[in-house]
Amino acid sequence: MTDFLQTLSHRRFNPLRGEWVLVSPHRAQRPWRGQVEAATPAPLPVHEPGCYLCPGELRANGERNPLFEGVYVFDNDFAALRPENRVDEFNDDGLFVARVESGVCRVVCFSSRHDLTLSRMETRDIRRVVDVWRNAYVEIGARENIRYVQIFENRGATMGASNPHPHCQIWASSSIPDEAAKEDRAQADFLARRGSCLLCDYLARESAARERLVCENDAFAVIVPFWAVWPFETTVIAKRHFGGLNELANDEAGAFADILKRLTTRYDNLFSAPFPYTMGLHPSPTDGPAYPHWHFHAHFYPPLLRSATVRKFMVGYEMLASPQRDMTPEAAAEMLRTSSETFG
Ligand code: H2U
Ligand code: ZN
Repeated sequence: MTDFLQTLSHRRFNPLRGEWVLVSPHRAQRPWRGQVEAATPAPLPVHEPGCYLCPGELRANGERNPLFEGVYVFDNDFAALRPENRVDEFNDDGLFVARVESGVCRVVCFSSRHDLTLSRMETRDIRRVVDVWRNAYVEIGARENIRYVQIFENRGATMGASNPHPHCQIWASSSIPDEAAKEDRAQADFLARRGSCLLCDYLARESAARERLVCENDAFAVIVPFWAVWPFETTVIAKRHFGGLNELANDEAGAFADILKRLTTRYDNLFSAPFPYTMGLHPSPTDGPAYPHWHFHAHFYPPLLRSATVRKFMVGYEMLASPQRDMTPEAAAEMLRTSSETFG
């Protein structure tokens, strides 16, 4: 019944976002004469004078970073969301609609070391980052005007990271952003229709099949989702059902650090080069009500396609019709499973 998945063009449904992806397995071998990414970058220094994320260096607002060790958090000097202290909106005929948006933006340096990445950090140091995420979610999420706390990392110049110094961003907003809102609706509908959690059910099926499972520990599993759009997209899914980062138990925080290190190491080893990606956590919204249908997870969206120098673009058909992929998610999972969890 499912023999066409590896041979025929087909569409797969993403139940978490309610969207389709076009899969064209036969197309993986097409020739490429387009843009190539820079090959392996030169090694980075431990400290980079002039880096606005290094200890003791100047930031754009004229402040000097302290001589921090480990994790360092500061308010983004160019915050996209600010505490606007005003609630206002207009709606002119449903055609001209706008609303004041307030919020908070922070930058989190993972380490004082300029040359590290999550993959090259010690698991216990990644654990300190996870603790900062959890505390920020609780602290910022508790604010009256904050309905969602989005934590994300852009890694690599090709994904728009402004600086290789290991860091992530926290954007917390007075609205629930569209991606979280889509997942909220999909998970709530699933629970209402089926009486169970979408990601609990999905993970149970993937754990049994193991075809798209990359790696796991006691608390988390990494899956190339059946509906993956990016070639090596993965979802990190909590094994226990909970929604908010405030509910992440201490042993789960350690397990999350472990799985992040192992997954990012597999990525780096896949093409023997630092692997660019956008990754982000999807905890439940913080607007007050309980979210019994929400299942904590994280997404990795890496752009690389078949080597460290050829990337996937979301253009053309993707912008106008639907996302599309060539290599199947099953083939990508196999490649990630074969990739080592340690550096040689
Ligand atoms: P990205 O590399 O993901 O763009 O994150 C870097 C963030 O750091 C970016 O949002 C902020 C930028 O606004 N930044 C500061 O807050 N202070 C600075 O001195 C430079 C950059
Ligand atoms: Zn630096």
